[in-house]
Amino acid sequence: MSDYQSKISALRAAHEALLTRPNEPMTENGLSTGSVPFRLSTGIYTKYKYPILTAEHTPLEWRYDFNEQDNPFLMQRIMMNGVFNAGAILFEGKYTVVARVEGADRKSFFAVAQSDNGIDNWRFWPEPITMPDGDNAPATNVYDMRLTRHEDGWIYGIFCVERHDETKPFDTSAATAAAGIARTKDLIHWDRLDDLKSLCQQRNVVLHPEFVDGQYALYTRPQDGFIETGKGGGIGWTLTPDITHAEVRNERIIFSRAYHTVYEVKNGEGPAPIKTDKGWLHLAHGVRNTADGLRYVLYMYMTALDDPTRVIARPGGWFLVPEGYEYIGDVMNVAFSNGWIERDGKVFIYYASADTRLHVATTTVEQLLDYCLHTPEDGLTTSASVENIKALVAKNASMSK
Ligand code: M1P
Repeated sequence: MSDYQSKISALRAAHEALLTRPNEPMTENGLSTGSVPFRLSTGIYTKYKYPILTAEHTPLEWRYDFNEQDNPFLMQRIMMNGVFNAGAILFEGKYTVVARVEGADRKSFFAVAQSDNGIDNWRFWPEPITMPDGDNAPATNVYDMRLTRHEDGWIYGIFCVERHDETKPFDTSAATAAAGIARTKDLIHWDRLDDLKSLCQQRNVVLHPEFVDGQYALYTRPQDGFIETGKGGGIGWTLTPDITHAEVRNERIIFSRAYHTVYEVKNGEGPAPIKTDKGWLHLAHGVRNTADGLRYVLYMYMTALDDPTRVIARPGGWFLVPEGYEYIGDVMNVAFSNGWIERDGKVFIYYASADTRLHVATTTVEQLLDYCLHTPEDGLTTSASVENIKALVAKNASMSK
């Protein structure tokens, strides 16, 4: 074997070792394990030692030219920056994500990866998704797909479509965000439908899995600007009769931002909600400002089965935050999720840290319901929080009498 071939073999062996590395739960007897135990486990879910997908997991064929004449130093020709914010779905019996892969050139694209157990041995399909523009203006960047298996029989992907704001031709940072909509049966061929028509910018738009009043139902996140939600903040809701020409009409906010909460500055729906016999389970992200910049955390809420807009449980505070090395990356202090999979009562939460890598946390529907229905609400003041703690102390004390 030539030196060049040996180098390729070593590269492939290292890549294979990464892809097949078993993952390890980070919790034992209710305590976090691992080299940097940051806090005691919450007991609500189990995090795992290794991220499930990173830039290093992307296929070598996407990055290397393996022709010795053309690439004598065996260097990467196209570099990858990160794999994060993934939509998730059970597809043909496999745990499947449509991940946001970001190249070194800052362009995000979608790529499918699958695993048999949802926790490790993830493998990307050979090629990234080719997402057509359809009749829409070409996008500069696309990201954060929410996958919904809708009762109409299609799998929908709704994602952010970013374009330069042409009303500000001299501002190279001016951008607009809209919701792109595509549907598929095989995750390979995507029919691109019209972008969601909206009077304001939109990101974090999610399709509800069922018809509501005979119409398609969308969770929205109206925003005045590309970054600031402005007066349009909150998780919104709209019904649209024709998903091929979807339009925001009579939008109303179903989960508002609130002063001095983890969703003071912004929030947004995560994946499509999970239906349970007690109501719809929702995972969302909340954003607050700090001296160190924005902090993104995950929180949960529940809505009524017969009315997905009526909030019936609002556990206070965050549900999942970046911990240990999860803090560090391209955008520090960010936990973000747009995908989860429920299978036989077990829930696999796919969350990303620092806009850099993708992780899994496992739990059950039973635990999530218990969390949502028995965690005190945020009373919005210090005194209310102290009263919650005192009530718990009193309850525990009464047991020892
Ligand atoms: O950088 C953190 C996140 O910022 C955006 O979320 P939001 O629209 O709520 O501000 C998105 O760009 C998301 O991709 C990113 O992870």
